[in-house]
Amino acid sequence: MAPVKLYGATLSWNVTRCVAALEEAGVEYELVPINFGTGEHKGPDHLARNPFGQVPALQDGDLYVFGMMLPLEMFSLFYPS
Ligand SMILES: N[C@@H](CCC(=O)N[C@@H](CS)C(=O)NCC(=O)O)C(=O)O
Repeated sequence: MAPVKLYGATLSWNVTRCVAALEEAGVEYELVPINFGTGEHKGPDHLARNPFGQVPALQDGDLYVFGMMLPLEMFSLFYPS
């Protein structure tokens, strides 16, 4: 199974807490950096992942989740192992 993709940077606390949860859950993931300096988070590619233009955004295949849809408890629902 392909690893889930977590878009953002660990400079962001909101991304870091997702990294911590993924690590804790033992979920294989790839951290894909988003460059705030160039406004990448407000570009069309990232807006397709998160219409609020924020990080984190998580992609698992065709599923995208972001913002308040990313409480830490979510990982135990989607990735029970
Ligand atoms: N409620 C959101 C907050 C996300 C958030 O504030 N992300 C910040 C980085 S820590 C961000 O993307 N800021 C850029 C912006 O709002 O334009 C969540 O829990 O994911």
